[in-house]
Amino acid sequence: MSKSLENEHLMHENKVLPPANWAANHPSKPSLASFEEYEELYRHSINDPEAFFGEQARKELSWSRDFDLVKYPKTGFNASWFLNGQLNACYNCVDRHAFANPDKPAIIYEADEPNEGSIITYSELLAKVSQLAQVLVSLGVRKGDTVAVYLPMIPEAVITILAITRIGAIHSVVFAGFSSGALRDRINNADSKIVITADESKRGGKIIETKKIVDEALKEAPQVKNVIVVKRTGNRHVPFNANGRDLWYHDEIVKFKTYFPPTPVNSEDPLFLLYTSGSTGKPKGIQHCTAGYLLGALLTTKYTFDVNPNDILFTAGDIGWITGHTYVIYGPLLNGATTVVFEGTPAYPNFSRYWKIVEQHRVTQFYVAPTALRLLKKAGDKFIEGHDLSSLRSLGSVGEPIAPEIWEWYNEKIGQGRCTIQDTYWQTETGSIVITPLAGITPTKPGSASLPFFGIDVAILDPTTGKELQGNNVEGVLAIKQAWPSVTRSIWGDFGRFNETYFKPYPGYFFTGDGGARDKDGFYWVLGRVDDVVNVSGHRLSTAEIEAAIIENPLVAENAVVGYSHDLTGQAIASFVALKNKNLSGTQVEDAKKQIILGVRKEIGPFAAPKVIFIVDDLPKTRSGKIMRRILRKILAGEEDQLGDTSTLSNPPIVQHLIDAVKSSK
Ligand code: 6R9
Repeated sequence: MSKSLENEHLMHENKVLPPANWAANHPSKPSLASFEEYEELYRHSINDPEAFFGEQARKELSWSRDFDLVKYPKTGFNASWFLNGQLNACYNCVDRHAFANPDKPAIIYEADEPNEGSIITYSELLAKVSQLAQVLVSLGVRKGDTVAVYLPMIPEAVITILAITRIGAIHSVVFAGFSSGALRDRINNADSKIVITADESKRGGKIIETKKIVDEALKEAPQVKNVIVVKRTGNRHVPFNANGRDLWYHDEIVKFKTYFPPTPVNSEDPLFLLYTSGSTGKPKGIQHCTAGYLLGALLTTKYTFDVNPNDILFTAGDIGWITGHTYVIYGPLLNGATTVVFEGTPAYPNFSRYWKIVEQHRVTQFYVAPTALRLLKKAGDKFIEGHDLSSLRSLGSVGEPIAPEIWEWYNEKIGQGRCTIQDTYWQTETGSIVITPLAGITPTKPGSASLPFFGIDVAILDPTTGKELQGNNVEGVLAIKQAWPSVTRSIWGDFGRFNETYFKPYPGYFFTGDGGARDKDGFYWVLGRVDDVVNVSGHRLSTAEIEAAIIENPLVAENAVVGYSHDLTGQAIASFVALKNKNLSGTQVEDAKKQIILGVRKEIGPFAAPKVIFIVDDLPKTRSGKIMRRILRKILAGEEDQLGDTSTLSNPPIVQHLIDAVKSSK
C-alpha cells in the first residue's frame, strides 16, 4: 500500500513537542493538563458521544429549558442534538457575561486607521444588541425569518449578528467583498426582507461604496422591505432611499431601551446560513442549528487555543466567512473572553500592523490564514522587530494548508519559543474545528493538522471503492464517520442537495471534499480539494461559479476555469477561453480579456477574478462533451508529460495547442 502513496514524504516528519515551559508560563490554568487527558477525553467522546456532549452542553451552555435527550436517532448523520432543549445564542454570548462582569471588554475594535478604534464592554454590548433587536422587531422580523448582513469588520457587525439571534431570527451574512450580483442571489435565495449594511467601508486606506453595491443588488430583490444603514464614514453623498425603505442604524436604535429579553429557541432551530461554494455554480446556503453549533464553537475555542475568560483572541478573518462567525464572534464571546474585531489589512499602514495590535492589546491568541503569513514573511522580518509579542500563547492557522517553511517562520519569529502552533482543519460545513493540535498539549508536525477534536471520528477512504483504509500510512479522501453537534444540518431550502453533496458520495460517511492522509504516527495531513473547489488566499471558490460568470460575456463561446499553485495566494485562478470570433486583432483580444475579468468582478467579486486568461481555439473534451479540466491543470503545472489517460479525448490535437498557448504566454 505505502508504495502507491503520492505524498509519502509527509509521512516522515517528526513530532515537535510544545515548548517545555508553556504550562509553567501560563497566566492561569491550561484548559487541559496533559496529552494523556486529551487522549482519554477523546476516546470517551467517540465511544459515548451522548455522555460526553450531554455533560459538556449542560456545563458550558445556559439553557432556558433543559434537553430531554442528547441525540436522536443514535446513529447516522440525520441526527438532532439536545432534543426539546431551549436556549438563546445571544444570551449565551452576552447576557450571562454582562451580568457577571459588566465592565469587561467584549470587543476591541481596531479600526482601519490605527488609533481610531474603541472598546465595547459586555454591558455595553448587551445594551446595543437589545436596542437593535427591538428595531428588528419593530420592522416585523420574527423568529425564523432570515436577515441579510452585508457589513465590514466593525463592532456593528457583531452587534447585528447577535441582535438577530436575540429574537430567534436567522442571520445570513454575505462577505462584504462580494459584488452586487452575488449579494442579490444570496438575499433572494434566503428570501431576506431586511438587509443591514454600511454607508461605506474602509479597508487598507481605501473606501468601498458598500451602500451603492446594496442598492444595485436590491434592484432585483423586490421582497426586501428595509435596509438598515450603519454610518461608517458619514459621507453625505451616499445614496439613501428616504421614502421609508432605508433607515439609519444610529437613528433607529436610540428609539429603544437598553434591555430587551432574548427569545428562547429550540436546540435545532436554525441559527444562521452562510453561503459557500461547491462543485456546481450555485452557492449553497449552509445551515447551522443553534445548540450544536454553539457547543462546537465554545469547546473548540476553549480547547484548541486554550482560551480562558481573561484571554484576548485576535482572529484576523472576516465575519463574512465561517472563521469570522465561529472565532471572531461566537467562540470568544461564548467563553466570556475578549475578541479583537479588526477592520483593516495586514499591510496597512505597513506590514507591522498585526504585531502592533498584538502588542497594544496584549493579545493572547492569534489566528490567521497562511496567505497573510506568506505575505508577511516575504515583506521581511524587520516589520516584526521591536514589537513585544510576549503576551501570545497560541498561534492559529486556518483555511488552507500551511507550508512547513511558513509554519517554521510563524513558530520562530512570532511564537519566539513561547507559543504552540494550531494548524486547524475545518470547513463552513463542519461549523467548528475538526482536526487540530490543542494548544500546549498536542505535539505538532509542520504542515499537519495533527489529531481530531473531541467527537470527530476521522476516516481515510479509498476514493474509488469508498472502502475505509485502516491503520497508519494511508492516503485517500478525508471523511468523518459519526455525526457531531456542530455539523451543518442542511442546505437552505434544499435538503436533497445536502444529502447528495455530503452523504451520497461515500454512504455512511460525511464527505469533506478534501484529500487526506494518516501518517505513521496517526497524524492527519490535508491534501487539498478533490472536487472543483479552488482556494485563493484562503477564499473558497467554485470553478463552476466563475465559469458561469465568464460565459455571460457575449464574446465567449466556451470556457474552463482551473486552479494552479501560486506563491502568495496558495492557489490562483486560470481561465481557458474560446472566443466566438477567432479572428480578433491583438488589441481586441486584450480588450476581451479585460472585459472577462470585469465580468467576474461584477458577478462574484474582485477576489474571484482570474489571474491569467488563455485564449484558445477549443477546450479538451471527452466524446460526450465533458471538459477534461485535469488536462488543463497538468499543462499549467508544467506536467504535460503526466497527462494520464487521454484516450477519451474527442479532439486529441488540442493538447499541443493548449501547451503552446500556455508556453507562449509565459
Ligand atoms: C474554515 C474554512 C474549507 C476548505 C477545506 C480545505 C481548506 C481549511 C485547512 C484547509 C488544509 C487546513 N482548509 N483549513 N486545508 N489545512 N488547516 O476555511 O472553511 O471556507 O469552508 O473552506 O479549506 O480544503 O475543505 P471554508
